[in-house]
Amino acid sequence: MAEQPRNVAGVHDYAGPAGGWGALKALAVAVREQMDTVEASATLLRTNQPQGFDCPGCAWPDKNHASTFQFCENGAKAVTWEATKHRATPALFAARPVAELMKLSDHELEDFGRLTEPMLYDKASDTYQPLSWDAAFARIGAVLATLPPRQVDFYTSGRTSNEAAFLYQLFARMYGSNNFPDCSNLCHEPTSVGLPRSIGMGKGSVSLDDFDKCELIISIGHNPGTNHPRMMGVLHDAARRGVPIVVFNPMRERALERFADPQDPVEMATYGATAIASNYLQVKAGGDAAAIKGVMKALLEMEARQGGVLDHDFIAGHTVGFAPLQEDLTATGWPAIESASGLSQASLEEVARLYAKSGATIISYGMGITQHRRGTANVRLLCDLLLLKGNLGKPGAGICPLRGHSNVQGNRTVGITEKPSAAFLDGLAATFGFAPPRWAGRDAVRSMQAIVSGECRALLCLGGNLAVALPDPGQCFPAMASLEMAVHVATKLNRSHLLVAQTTLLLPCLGRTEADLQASGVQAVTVEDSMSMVHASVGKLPPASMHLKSEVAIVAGIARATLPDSGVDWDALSADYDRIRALIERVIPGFDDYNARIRVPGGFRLPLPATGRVWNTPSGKAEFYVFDGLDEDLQQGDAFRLVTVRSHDQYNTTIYAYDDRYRGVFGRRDVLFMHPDDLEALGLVHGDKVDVELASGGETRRYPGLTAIAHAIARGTVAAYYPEANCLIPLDHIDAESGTPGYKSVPVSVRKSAGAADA
Ligand SMILES: Nc1nc2c(c(=O)[nH]1)N[C@H]1C(S)=C(S)[C@@H](COP(=O)(O)OP(=O)(O)OC[C@H]3O[C@@H](n4cnc5c(=O)[nH]c(N)nc54)[C@H](O)[C@@H]3O)O[C@H]1N2
Ligand SMILES: Nc1nc2c(c(=O)[nH]1)N[C@H]1C(S)=C(S)[C@@H](COP(=O)(O)OP(=O)(O)OC[C@H]3O[C@@H](n4cnc5c(=O)[nH]c(N)nc54)[C@H](O)[C@@H]3O)O[C@H]1N2
Ligand SMILES: [Mo]
Repeated sequence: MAEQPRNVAGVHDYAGPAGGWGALKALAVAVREQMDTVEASATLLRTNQPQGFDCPGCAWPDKNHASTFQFCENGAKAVTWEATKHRATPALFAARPVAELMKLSDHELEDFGRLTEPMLYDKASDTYQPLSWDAAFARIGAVLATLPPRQVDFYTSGRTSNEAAFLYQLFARMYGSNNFPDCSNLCHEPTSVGLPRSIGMGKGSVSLDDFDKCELIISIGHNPGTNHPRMMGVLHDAARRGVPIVVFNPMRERALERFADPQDPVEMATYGATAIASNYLQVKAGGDAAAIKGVMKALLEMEARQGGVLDHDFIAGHTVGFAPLQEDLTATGWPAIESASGLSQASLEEVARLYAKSGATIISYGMGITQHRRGTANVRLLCDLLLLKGNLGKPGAGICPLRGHSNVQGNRTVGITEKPSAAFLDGLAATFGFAPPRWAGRDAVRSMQAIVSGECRALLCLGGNLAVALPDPGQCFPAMASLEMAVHVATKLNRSHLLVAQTTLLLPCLGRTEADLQASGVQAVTVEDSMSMVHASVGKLPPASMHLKSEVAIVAGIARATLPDSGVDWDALSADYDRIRALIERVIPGFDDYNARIRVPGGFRLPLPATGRVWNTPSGKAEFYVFDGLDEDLQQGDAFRLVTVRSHDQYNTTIYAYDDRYRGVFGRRDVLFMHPDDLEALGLVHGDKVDVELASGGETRRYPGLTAIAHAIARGTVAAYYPEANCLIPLDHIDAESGTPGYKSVPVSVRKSAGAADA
């Protein structure tokens, strides 16, 4: 391009590595804006320590041999955001009708601070007004008593503790519902569905120790510098050991290129950094299936040429379905692979060579794999690649799905699922003496569809921001108003709370950082991380308000008011969480000596059969899978594929601030990342205003007025921020196998908008 790109407000290259001093500076800003400095330093030092609380930031595990501190920039943002000094009091609500609040940004809503008292929406004044806890519980119980349980849905967002989640599902099932939409449905459901079919368990197989022993890491479709920053320490160490790290990502994410470890004194003192990716493959969005098939094809070709590449003993002894996979790969041509993946045959062959050489390989992945219309099939393809060389159930090898919310995996383990196993329901029946519902419940998208159709009449939310997290606000937002009741257990105000139903309650709860004092003393809760380690979390800060209750106490209060004759002593359970854990131990395998084992620092690991090469699949073997065709997404046609991603300054729908430092975007979120050649092909210049459109079912969805910026992104792929871009995605744009929305592959067209350029 001959022309110098024009200056665009708030958009410029970030020259530094990820991490380093930039991270420490950002941490200082987060502390200054939200907390008292003295309190903040003491609190941050307790993050992820054996006697401290589990960081609400992400589900990456803690090192046993704890370094002096175990938090990261974005963990610190999550902590300071929760432990903020700002308060959303009844006075604030009295002065602001809901209609006014609706006009504020997501950032402004949460920045009001912590909710302090239970509130009930009053239609006449269009405001939330305080009420007592007993009145709130009675009200909820009264409404639930009038509704058929099949018409009530119970959402969970994955920050909830094992204890609160177990009690919540017990209550909901005793009430008679199996409708458990949860954030997993929007996130790693393809993992929960795909992994059991391939390897007989729905969880990752690796531990932190495996990262110390691996010889190759393949990182696909995740951005750990922002979303799992503590993983960067592990990648940094591996890179320094000379372990090749292969990245598949349409965007060049800075942390996967270069990272300076804030915990490394030499790097910090010398402004040094470590190169992370040995091979950075900018795959097209949705081109991963083609890319992985290409790597496998190259592997088979190497095997045919020289032999000694595949693990034939493992394939013969531990798997089924190799022959059809081999046939499919032989029949798939390289030109098709190259065009579907956007990658060259040579670059994929190079990955195959690294993989062939490695004695132990880990594949880690995130939303770039799962949030597609064939997300489950993608996950299975990753297993195929591992199985070819027996990379399961051996040290230094395995599959590593990076979970989202800090306890999303634990929630699932203790029964938050719309499709419970018969064994689990039998356990509940035997322990509690009732007949749990056996029908298939609704997941997150189906719940919203049921709200739209009127089949769902009440929604209870244990955390989260469901209406904003789901695709299609145009459908979701108005539908929420048709509910007879909406109940939100939350720490902070968000937009879902403003989509008021006939009866709407806002119930403020304690966060992880706060001391949870019950009748028997200060309580610990437990959580399960991405590597199936279960451990205790104890908050120490004084609660944000004297009126707050723990999530456990709130669930118990609702249950007591709704089911007076359940035979469960809800109050006794919320008085002492050891009693809840004793019940979990009775119902769910793997929790033996639960109360004793969480008192050991670091906790314990749940059983993972595949790590011992026990395959709980129908065949009793690990199962190869044939991914039909090459195109990851079924829906095609339009010129571009839009991926919706998180900025560095957000936690899901929580927008901490407006910078995305590593991608060079500052003070704004209204941008569309594009390849320079794609800009040029459309006759656009960096900084032009564009409209993004999706045509579906006879209507056109439009996200107007974005500023198109030149970025290091794969050709044919464009990126915008979540949740704003959800306006483009139809509610039924899902992976049919898992129900998870295809947030990372939205077929769109881009055109210049009528407005002026953004220079
Ligand atoms: N600070 C912070 N931490 C978080 C969160 C947060 O919002 N903020 N959210 C938490 C939650 S709930 C989750 S689920 C995780 C999410 O963590 P990630 O899985 O890292 O999620 P995303 O930001 O959605 O980014 C996905 C990455 O996938 C890439 N990508 C997009 N499409 C494709 C594709 O088709 N193929 C490939 N190979 N890559 C693709 C994008 O370029 C981006 O780098 O993080 C958790 N941790
Ligand atoms: N376009 C697009 N959409 C997406 C995604 C994407 O990548 N692209 N990602 C999807 C993914 S992976 C996920 S997980 C979902 C996230 O969906 P959710 O989990 O529903 O959303 P969050 O934004 O994490 O929820 C934030 C709210 O949680 C409440 N909260 C915070 N801490 C606590 C607590 O300790 N207890 C309670 N009770 N409440 C608390 C606060 O009120 C806060 O406003 O979004 C999905 N939506
Ligand atoms: Mo997530």
